[in-house]
Amino acid sequence: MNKQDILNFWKLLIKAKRILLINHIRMDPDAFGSLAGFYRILKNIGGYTLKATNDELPPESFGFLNSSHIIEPDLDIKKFQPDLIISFDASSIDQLGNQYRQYEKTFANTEFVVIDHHISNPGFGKLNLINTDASSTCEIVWHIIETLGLEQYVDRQIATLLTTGLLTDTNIYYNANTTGDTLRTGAKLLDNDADFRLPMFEFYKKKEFYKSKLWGEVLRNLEREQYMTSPQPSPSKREGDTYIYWSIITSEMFAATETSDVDVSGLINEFLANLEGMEVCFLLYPLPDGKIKASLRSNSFDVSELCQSFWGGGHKLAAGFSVKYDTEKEMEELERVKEQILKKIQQG
Ligand SMILES: [Mn+2]
Repeated sequence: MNKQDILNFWKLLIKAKRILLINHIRMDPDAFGSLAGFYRILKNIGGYTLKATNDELPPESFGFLNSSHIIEPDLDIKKFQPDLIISFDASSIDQLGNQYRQYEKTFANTEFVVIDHHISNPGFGKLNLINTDASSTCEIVWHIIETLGLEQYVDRQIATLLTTGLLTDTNIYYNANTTGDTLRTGAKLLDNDADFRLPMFEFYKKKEFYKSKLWGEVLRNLEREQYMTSPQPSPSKREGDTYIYWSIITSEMFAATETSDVDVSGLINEFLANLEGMEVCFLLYPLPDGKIKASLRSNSFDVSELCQSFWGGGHKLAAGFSVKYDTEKEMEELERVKEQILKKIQQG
């Protein structure tokens, strides 16, 4: 993405009257924040008919951003007749889900701009604003706003939406994708009145009562064994032994703590992944549809390859899979999957 691409985008924005904004399926806070932030910028500029869509509404946990109502999952895109479509944070056209597949023709006949930061993005737009060095799509959206001199249209809500993507895609400026530009963008958003503590609290700091009870169970059952192959040096240099850590959740534990599989998120990223000497960690738990879910993280070991052998997938350092199991013998089945994972890890 160079300056000319952004100026070409501006030319399209000047011509456009009816703009459709879309983001990737199973939207995350970056996909939502970048779309909703840009939607509100266009609204503040004025003169547009704006619509935003996705196959699903945003998760309830995004409600504090007061923008979920923007997304219309059942929008008839053909009927809307957009003259410009903008895609946010989607790494490929498949990521636009049914709202793309159903209206493929409309997409093909409309100006189509892709804003994204994923390295795997093939550039599926007619105009592509892709920067794989950016931490997040929200960081790119800020760069576009600055390049076009649109800061005057940024209000507290927009600055907070964009901060949300920055914070969540970098794990609060912790992941290796955090750059000087990321931090400078965060600072400028704060200067523009962003409520940066709000997304930080909502997505990271806040702990719920029932979830905490589940965490208690998981931590009580935490186990480890020494990792036999010597791993790559870790992000925080360390010496000494490295380990595989795991914990198992049963249906009984979910029932006793009045939680379910949706309450598991956070446990692995915020706790298991940060255990000392962690080379691989994983969590096993039953899903309501009669499957066992395995969620894995690693320091350097390729867990995506491991998960592919169970018909799952993901990234090198974060992946998962789910397998059917006999619900009558839940504990044996969980143990069996655990043994299979441990064996694969130790075999390298
Ligand atoms: Mn992103």
